[in-house]
Amino acid sequence: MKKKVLAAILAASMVALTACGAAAPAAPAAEAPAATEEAAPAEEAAPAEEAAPAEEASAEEAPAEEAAGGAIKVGFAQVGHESDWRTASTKSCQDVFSAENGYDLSFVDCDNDEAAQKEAVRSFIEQGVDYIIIDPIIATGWDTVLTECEDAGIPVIVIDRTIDDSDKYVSWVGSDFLTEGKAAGEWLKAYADAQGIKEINALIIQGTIGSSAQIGRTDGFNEVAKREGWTVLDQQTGDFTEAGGQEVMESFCKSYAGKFNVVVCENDNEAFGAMTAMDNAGVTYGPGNDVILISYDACTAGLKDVKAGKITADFECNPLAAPTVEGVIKQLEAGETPEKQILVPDNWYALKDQIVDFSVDGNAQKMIEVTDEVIEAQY
Ligand code: GZL
Repeated sequence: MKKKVLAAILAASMVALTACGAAAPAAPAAEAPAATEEAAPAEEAAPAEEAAPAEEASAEEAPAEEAAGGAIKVGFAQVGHESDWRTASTKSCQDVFSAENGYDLSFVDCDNDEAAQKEAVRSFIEQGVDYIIIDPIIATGWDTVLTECEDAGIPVIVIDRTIDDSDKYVSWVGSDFLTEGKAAGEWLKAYADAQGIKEINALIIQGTIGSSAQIGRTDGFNEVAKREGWTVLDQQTGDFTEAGGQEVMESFCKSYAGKFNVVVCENDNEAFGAMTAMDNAGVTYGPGNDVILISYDACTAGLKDVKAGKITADFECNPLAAPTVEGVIKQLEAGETPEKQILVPDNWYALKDQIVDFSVDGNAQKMIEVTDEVIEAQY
């Protein structure tokens, strides 16, 4: 039985008890083990299984068990499976919202399809979940379906990318993408100065167009480029995928042969593809070579490429936000009001010789030297 219905019955019975003068026992949150929905791609998503009703408890325990109503049902509409970052984000959520932790997770991989993502959210409403988590593929087009969630009384938590055309959600938990872009630009300025590089001719392989991660990184880097008078020869989307990065870089190598000395990839998987394309075109990259290669995410494989002298600097976007999202849900369960915006900290990475001092918006930045230990500890 859904938590909310149980709570209403319980509240009514407690009012009845109180009205009769009996003390209404406090109902501490309790979590009953429950079945959990295994991951399924969008087209196969099955409704979350109803949590098995809690065993009949003795009278003094009944309120706690009933108040908990069994496992907390969470629907998660994930962007897709396009990158190492996404894989880490999905695992983090599935590890946190597990049956052992008292959750019944209905997970939908929306395969980078905006319509499928809206459909997944509506399926969660139909299932009567207790909470909905959304990592929005793109930042707009959300107000209608968020209104439906609000009308159904289901709190929404946004994770990672932002929703920019509606505030009908409880909290957003994620990274500051504009700062990531500015950090890449400010680092490049300081590094170029230190290397005596006078001219910057950059190519940008963007993420999924319209995603807040792409918007922030593109805008942040271009703000520095404009201020410094750099030339951004071209920018095209690689859709955050390795294949996309390779395809765009192949085109860039043809169109801008010999004209560029910086390539900015808006995630590591695009950088992996771009490296393949540059190898095939005979373009060298990394410290001391033709091209300064900048990337974002700083996943384990990306840091290995930094250590190997391929990626010159990598700007992290931390994918492990699920524990913070769980904290929001626990606050809501306790009747508290979570913060609307909750930032997850990011780090910047390079080899020792590529670490330079720089600031973002007047704030001095710390870079982390990539070592085997740092790689071992990364997500
Ligand atoms: C950023 C995240 C982006 C990553 C990509 O927070 O949304 O999507 O940078 C992922 O790797 O595909």
